[in-house]
Amino acid sequence: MIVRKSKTASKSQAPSEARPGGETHQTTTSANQTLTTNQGVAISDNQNSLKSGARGPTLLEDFVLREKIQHFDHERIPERIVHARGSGAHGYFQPFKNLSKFTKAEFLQDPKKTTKVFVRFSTVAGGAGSVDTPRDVRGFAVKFYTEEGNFDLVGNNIPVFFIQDAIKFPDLIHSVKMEPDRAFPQAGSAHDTFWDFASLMPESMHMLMWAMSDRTIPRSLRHIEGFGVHTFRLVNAQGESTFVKFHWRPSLGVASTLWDEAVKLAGADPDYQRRDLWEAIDNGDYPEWTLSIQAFDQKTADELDFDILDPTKLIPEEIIPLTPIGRMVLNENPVNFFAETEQVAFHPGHIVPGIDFTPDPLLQGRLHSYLDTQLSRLGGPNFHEIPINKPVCPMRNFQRDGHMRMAVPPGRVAYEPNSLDPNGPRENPTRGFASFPDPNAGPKTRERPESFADHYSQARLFWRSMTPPEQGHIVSAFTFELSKVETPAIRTRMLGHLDLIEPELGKRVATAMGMVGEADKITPAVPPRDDLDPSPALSIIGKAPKTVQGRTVAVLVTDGSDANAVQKLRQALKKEGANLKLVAPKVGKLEGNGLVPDMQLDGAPSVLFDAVVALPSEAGAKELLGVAAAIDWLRDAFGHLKAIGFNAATNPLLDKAGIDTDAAMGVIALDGKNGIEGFIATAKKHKIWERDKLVRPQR
Ligand code: HDE
Repeated sequence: MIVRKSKTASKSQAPSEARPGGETHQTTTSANQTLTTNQGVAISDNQNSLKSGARGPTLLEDFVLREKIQHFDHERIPERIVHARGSGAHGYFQPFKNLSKFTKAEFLQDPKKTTKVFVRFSTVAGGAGSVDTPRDVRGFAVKFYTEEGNFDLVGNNIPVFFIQDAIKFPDLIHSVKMEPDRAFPQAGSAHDTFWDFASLMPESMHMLMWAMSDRTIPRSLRHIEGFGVHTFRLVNAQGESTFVKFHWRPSLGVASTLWDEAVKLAGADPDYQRRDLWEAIDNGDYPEWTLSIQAFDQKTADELDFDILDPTKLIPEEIIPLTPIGRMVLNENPVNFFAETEQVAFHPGHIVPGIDFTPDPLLQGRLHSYLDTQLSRLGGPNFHEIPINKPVCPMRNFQRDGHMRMAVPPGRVAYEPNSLDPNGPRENPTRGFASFPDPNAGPKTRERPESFADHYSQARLFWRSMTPPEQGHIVSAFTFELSKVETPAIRTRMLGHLDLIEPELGKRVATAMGMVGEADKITPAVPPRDDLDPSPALSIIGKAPKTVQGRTVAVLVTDGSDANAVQKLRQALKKEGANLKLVAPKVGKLEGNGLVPDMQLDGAPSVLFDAVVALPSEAGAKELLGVAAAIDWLRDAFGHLKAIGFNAATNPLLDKAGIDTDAAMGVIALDGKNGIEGFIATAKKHKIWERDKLVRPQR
């Protein structure tokens, strides 16, 4: 059992005996614990090394010093080659109903039964120390600790992928990572090597549309969807198989930042999303997702106009709707980042009876990679014994030894069949995992099936499914990224692909870049279809819930601000499930109102919040007129399309920031009639899209 000193422990970190990895040798609860070496020898002095005389040289004999420094020297392990930066949380999963119709997986049978999970969210391209808000895909990996073994659903927040075959993965990742001679740019795709590769890989076009959309600049990890990407199989007790695609839907809805916001967030708080997840769980605002499946049979698969084994294709929900099957709640922060979030080892091959793979060539390659990578990352084949990776059910086999073996298997017998250990583990044809007998064998060949050849139709489908602001953002993202590319031939090649995806898209990007008429002519293997119905479910804005739940509103206050007004707003927001943070020019108690600010203005730019309110006193507002951070606070909130509430004293500040007090544009007087209600109703929109045309070119 893990026990923390209660004074420093976070609220969410209540000791939990049942949590996976909840065993450590540092378990004593008594006060006055003695500091020891790793051998358990009590340490008398942790401040001074052993020296020959007080001013003399340090002695090699000092085993306490040497052990401590040696351990420190080796504290880092290689970071993940992809998805290096991540944030984790514990939680549970609970099915809505018995799913025996589809699967015999034990954890999907009983709606009363919960299964522990550990989730790790990540960015893909950046290193472990990079920022949280680059334009990047987010990893969404879930480990279910089921009683039949661990099941890992290792997905992303985008339902398709860049490539169709695992053999291209090292090329893709080498192209997007820092360029090898100069070691920049960090955590960004806006450079020549990425676009060189992408523009030579027509199969990446669909994913590129998602990557250039608002999906890759999410508001928080609590606001992302998750997807298993590949088609999997569920297999029931009768051996019948159903194809499935897995979908996670956040209960708070999907929300994104604007690009300018994401860029500024990187400077204002590099840990923005990690902190948000941690604080939400710590405050008891547990993030929640619904797990759904798109379930279909072989006949339906054959009728689709693409191949279900092609990971660059999605099945529109309008064709095969989502069936919700359960919910996941994240309710416990890790107690130790390294032991849990860093050492957790996900692997799509961690599967349980009742779930199975398909021959998707990307998935097949992954089945090798994830096991293999743990050898260098975690140092050997025994990583399954690290507490966070350990199954909660018994594991028994004849694998032995290796680096860092923790188990101490007794006896002479380490082989099977044997007659010397009749009670030892044996295979079990009834309970054991049996692969679905997929009849998909053919001649040995290296080729891409014809059915994978249409690379543009779903890219076009995505474009046509977006609302006008989302289309504008895609145009801006392509413009930004391709403008960073230095090699003109890469830009013109990419513009050629955009023309194919949708002539309007190509034209708008070319116009914004000042390169009209320069696009290459690209001849596709299969021309894009023109008859696909848009899929509204792909739009974020189109289906955004109107809510402030889980959002943070910042209130700018000064000495003499009206504490009553703050209190009223706080109560109204609380009722809606939103948080309020007080921002002031100083962090100590304010004069004249007893308010205690949460954050100091210089460290709390408005980019950190979902909506803002300025309630300075008149004298306070006068002082703020000379503080650039205060003017920027309002100007950025306006530019980032956030609801802005204000009192009469704020008027000169708004004037200086160039903001008209127009309620239709989401700038709401709080001291007016229904001011607070009006402000909250506006904040529920998340972004005031009507304002967009006032603050940036409509590309
Ligand atoms: Fe991964 N991927 N990947 N990937 N991936 C890794 O495994 C790989 C792919 C995903 O939080 C690595 O333990 C190959 C698709 C997530 O620990 C590595 C291919 C999807 C995470 C690896 C893919 C993912 C990883 C690096 C193409 C979405 C983070 C460290 C064939 C469905 C898991 C590690 C965590 C991590 C290989 C493509 C998701 C190297 C070879 C598609 C969320 O094994």
